Amino acid sequence: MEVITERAAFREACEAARADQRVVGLVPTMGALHDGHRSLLMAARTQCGFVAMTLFVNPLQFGPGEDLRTYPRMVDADLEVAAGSGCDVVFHPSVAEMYPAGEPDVTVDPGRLGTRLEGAERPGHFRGVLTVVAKLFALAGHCRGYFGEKDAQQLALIRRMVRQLDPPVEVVACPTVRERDGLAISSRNVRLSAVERAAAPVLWRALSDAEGLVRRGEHDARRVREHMAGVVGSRPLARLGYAAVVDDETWENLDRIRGPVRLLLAARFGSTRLIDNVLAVPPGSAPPASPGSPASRGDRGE
Ligand code: PAJ
Repeated sequence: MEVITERAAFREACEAARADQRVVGLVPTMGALHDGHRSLLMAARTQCGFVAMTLFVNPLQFGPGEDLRTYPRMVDADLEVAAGSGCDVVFHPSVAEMYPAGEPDVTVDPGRLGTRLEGAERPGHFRGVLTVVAKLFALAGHCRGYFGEKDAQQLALIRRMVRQLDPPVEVVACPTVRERDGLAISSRNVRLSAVERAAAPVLWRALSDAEGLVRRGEHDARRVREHMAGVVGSRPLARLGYAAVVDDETWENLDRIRGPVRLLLAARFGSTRLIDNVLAVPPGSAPPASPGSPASRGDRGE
């Protein structure tokens, strides 16, 4: 496995793989790799001839009060995971290499969806995400890009960017990997104290309950939202950020559930903020193409 720190060399490595008739699989990460990242790497390894992981803690997507400085960094362990997952190349640039002219003033505007939900709690976050992902797409060139459903709004915005700006990238969505008790695996889970960790699976419980309600025919989105908020609220350690029910294609908030919906939760456990989501499909409605396959699209909104 080759570790590349310069943009030009990364571009060349991807070009050389394509010249060798290999499909490039791009797996962007911020490191602190866990089983969620591993599942993306494995999907890319199965489906592509050349797997390129990027490891870059992108300062643009962190707000002033956020955890850029303390974001977990463990490069040696990450390189071991990447090698063990069959990566061909890891692109690990410095901040100066990615942004040689300093913070860019030409950026990707995520549109209105970028200001809602996670975007409302974290102003500027999705502009930072889309800008770095656009740069990685520009460097990697024609490829498949692997992203987790865990960050469903990020995935939806990346899909929109690809549809609307036409980088030569096929987005592949990979299902959320969970701990045995349902907690979605996240680099931030290590920050939870023992009591917070014990409370955190309430997010999964609220989402699974609500998914069951929709599957059994509950059409009133307000009742579904209130149910999720109620379950989260039953744990004194959990402070709800939002409980939302959005159309899985348009991401608009709904009153009535008529087709597949995305159920979304954000909550704080102490100072750690966690997010999670599931797809829920009402009876008689066809689910969108399953994630994990290059053919799956979903999110056809806007
Ligand atoms: P990061 O949080 O490191 O996540 C990298 C990728 O792993 C994302 O696509 C994310 O959705 C996926 N992922 C994280 N936890 C997962 C889980 N439990 N199951 C499945 N997939 C999971 O997301 C980012 O980095 C950054 O915003 C990035 C896209 C790299 C841009 O900087």
